[in-house]
Amino acid sequence: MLKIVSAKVIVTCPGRNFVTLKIETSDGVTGLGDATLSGRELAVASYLTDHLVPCLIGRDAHTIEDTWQYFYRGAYWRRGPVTMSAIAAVDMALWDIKAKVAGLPLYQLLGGKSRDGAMVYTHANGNTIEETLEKAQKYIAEGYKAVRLQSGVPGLKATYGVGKAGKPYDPADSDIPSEYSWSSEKYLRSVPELFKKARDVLGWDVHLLHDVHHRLTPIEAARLGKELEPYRLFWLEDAVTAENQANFRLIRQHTVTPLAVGEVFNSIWDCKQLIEEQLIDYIRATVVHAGGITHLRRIAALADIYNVRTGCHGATDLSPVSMAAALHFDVSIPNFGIQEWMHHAEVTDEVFRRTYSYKDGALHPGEGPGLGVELDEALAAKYPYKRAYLPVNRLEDGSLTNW
Ligand code: EZ4
Ligand code: CO
Repeated sequence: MLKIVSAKVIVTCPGRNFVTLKIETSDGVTGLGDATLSGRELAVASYLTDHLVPCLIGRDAHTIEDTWQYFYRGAYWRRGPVTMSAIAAVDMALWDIKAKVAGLPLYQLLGGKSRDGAMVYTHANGNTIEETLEKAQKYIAEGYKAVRLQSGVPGLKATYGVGKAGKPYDPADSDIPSEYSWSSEKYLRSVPELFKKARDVLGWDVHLLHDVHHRLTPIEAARLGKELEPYRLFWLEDAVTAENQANFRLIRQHTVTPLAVGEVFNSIWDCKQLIEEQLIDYIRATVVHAGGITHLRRIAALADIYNVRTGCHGATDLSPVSMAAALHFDVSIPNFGIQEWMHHAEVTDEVFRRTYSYKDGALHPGEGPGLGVELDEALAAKYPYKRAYLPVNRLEDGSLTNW
């Protein structure tokens, strides 16, 4: 028995807000778990501090599965992003501890490596197509094998995925939600143009991705998928919302453009139908928002038998702890597809000292014991929490739509 003697929640804002759980055992071994839920950070911090931490003290740090079941079944109230992010943080921290005790990088405990590294895609954005493609060229020159393209939409002041002049893109940009305006008509006219020019300029040796960010109806998404077929996308992401998983049936009937969805999913139940009916090609559920390594492995195992591969969410609101956990998961599972990687701010990487590294289009989790991330608590304390919301989105007539 390796007793848990303390567990504390650290909220810090080095560049953006992060919530981290640190668990300590009687042997002095510590583990980290990410609990960041962008725009709702303190709800998860409270869920951990007020409800999970009191039950953690005295438990055996080695009983990962039992602890997962204890918090999932034991809550009675099942699922939801707050609950599942909190459980995920506990799960990640316990895997970190177990791997440190074993003296092995975490992927060794997950079955060892199935591949050398995790192919990543990064984001090329710009207000114009030219600007977007220039950025893509820069990334391709750095060895990236896959790039996500997002471009400004003529006639719309701002859109998802495109940063403010000179600043790295982070949508959680305001202490009261910013308001964006949206037109599917204008957007649908602009995207095929972006990918047509992209193939002309970038050629065919690079994987190209695009994120619709839940804004279309199923029939609009079907049309877009069809129009993008000549440009052979790696995937079209979040074409529609997926509360109704059957939405994807309609899209699937009309297009062979590969489909990805799931960054907002928090459990296997959010994607059971999507996977079993083979309505998607990539599942984007993440370690932090979908119940930790323990639960994400279950989702990946289900996906594997239906030829669905993984493509974990990896935006900057997932802390380096999550990114490390994702990489250990990515290199170990049989049905890995791709990993998203938006670079963290330098100051984030100073607070979270990480061992994962980039080389030739892939990330490598590192060979040290555990997850391979240490949190500099003294430095973290210098960056206090700052309320920051994700934006809301309105149609041009003022009605609220999906951001
Ligand atoms: O909007 O992580 O694919 N990546 C994304 C992200 C999400 C943010 C929300 O916090 O869609 O940019
Ligand atoms: Co997305």
